[in-house]
Amino acid sequence: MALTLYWASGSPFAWSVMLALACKGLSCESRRLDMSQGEHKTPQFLALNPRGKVPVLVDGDAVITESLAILAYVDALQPEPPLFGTGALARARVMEALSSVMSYLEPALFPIPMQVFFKPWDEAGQDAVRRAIPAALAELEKVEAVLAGHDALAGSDLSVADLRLYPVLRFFWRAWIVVEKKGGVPELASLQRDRFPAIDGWCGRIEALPGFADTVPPHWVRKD
Ligand SMILES: N[C@@H](CCC(=O)N[C@@H](CS)C(=O)NCC(=O)O)C(=O)O
Repeated sequence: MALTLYWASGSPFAWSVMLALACKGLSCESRRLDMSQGEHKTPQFLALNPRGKVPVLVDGDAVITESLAILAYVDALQPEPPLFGTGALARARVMEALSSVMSYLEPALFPIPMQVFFKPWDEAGQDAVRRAIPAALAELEKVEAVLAGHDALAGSDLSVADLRLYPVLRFFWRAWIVVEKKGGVPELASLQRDRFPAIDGWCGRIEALPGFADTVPPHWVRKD
């Protein structure tokens, strides 16, 4: 039965699922939704996910919402390479790393892109971004320290923790590109990818995955 993935360009959670499918060599039918046109709030899509959020994976009669549930499903469908670890301790390490990304890094990083992309870019908005920088920097430094000692967040093999973090970081760094055009917060430069060599190398490893290019949000790809 063919898998069908509902996604939106720029959604980090949808991107993590696309990366997992690429890792596994699984193909799927693509249903890209245009959020600016409200395609994630149509009756047809709300029938799949009443919260009106992407990603959603459909496999025959099964409709799976929530990116982590989809990642677990995909991992069970195609166990190689294992994304949730093998063995008790390896599985615990993967969940530890994933939980750390979701519990600490994301709450520290997300206020910046959310402010830049979705809220008024006035003096108060720029102050909010400046105030968020120390916490974001502290989390990035923690990740840098982990990746300076390991090839991946939970050891040597890529796991769901890495596939969750990578799109989150790209979403975060994209805020800088937008801020540069708007002007206002040069301090954000201290949080960019080129300041973190271990994170940069790890990003390169993910970007070398077969099929990676097809997962990049299409509206981010330069047309020139
Ligand atoms: N916990 C959900 C979060 C999904 C989510 O927030 N998706 C965003 C895009 S990144 C969305 O669809 N937002 C549209 C909305 O909330 O109306 C998951 O992991 O799948």
